[in-house]
Amino acid sequence: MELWFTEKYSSGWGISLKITRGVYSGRSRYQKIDILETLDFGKILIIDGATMLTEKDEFAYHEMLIHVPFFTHPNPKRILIIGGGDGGAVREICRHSCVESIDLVEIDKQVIELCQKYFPSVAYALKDEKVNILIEDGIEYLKNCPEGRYDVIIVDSTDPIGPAVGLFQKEFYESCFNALKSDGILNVQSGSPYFQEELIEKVFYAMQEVFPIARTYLAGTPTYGGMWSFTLGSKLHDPIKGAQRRDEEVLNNLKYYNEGIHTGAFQLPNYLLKRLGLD
Ligand code: AG3
Repeated sequence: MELWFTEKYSSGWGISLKITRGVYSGRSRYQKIDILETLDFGKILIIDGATMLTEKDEFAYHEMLIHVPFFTHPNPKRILIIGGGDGGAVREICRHSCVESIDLVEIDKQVIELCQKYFPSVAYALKDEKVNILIEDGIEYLKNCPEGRYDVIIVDSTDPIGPAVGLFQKEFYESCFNALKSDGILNVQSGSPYFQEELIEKVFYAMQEVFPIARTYLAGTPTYGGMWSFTLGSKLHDPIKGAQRRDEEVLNNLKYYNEGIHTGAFQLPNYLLKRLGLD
């Protein structure tokens, strides 16, 4: 008998992976969490039925979520991550030696504990001495955050369901704006360009209302249905001008991001340009 996990992106479209073993299944205070071993993509982390990461292709998402804003900012030192309890975003940020501190605000402690146990290649940097983990609601944290505290804020969330709904709203981007320094950058995952077009549009327009510079870019992520989008809000530095720093030590160790991809990722297909009013 063959066992397959399918994440349904719509009633007629899904991404399936062949399962070789069940590793963990349980329910935290906030969500249902499953970890399975797949035949071709290593272990997979599933939250409320949605693929969060696989060992094989998580590098593409995490490198693109992090290195685009981190090479846009000339000197990122104080960092905030909302979500990202798996540690993939932290791992990529820790490659940048200019970074002094990383506050990670994750609502679900169990995600962190499970990833430390079952995904050590993703989660190992959570133990880095620069990392300060806070188990709380990111929306509340930002409401109470002192102004101008961070150089870069990253939102590595699940889809806009359950506790993550508020992370896709204009009010939340305003809190992020206030918590950023005068040349700060916010970068958020903004959904699939194929099954969440409306979400990308909503995030982009909200970001544009809050930040002087708003840009959407794409990366190839097979287990998220082919491609994924990110939307960056910036007070000063424009990411389409390309990488502002050259750090060979970081660049030599990456599997996806490079300087060509940094600028190329902002080239959007016509239907998205139209949706975002950029045509
Ligand atoms: N970050 C965004 C994943 C959203 C995927 N959505 C889906 N499969 N429907 C997940 C956490 C990675 N650090």
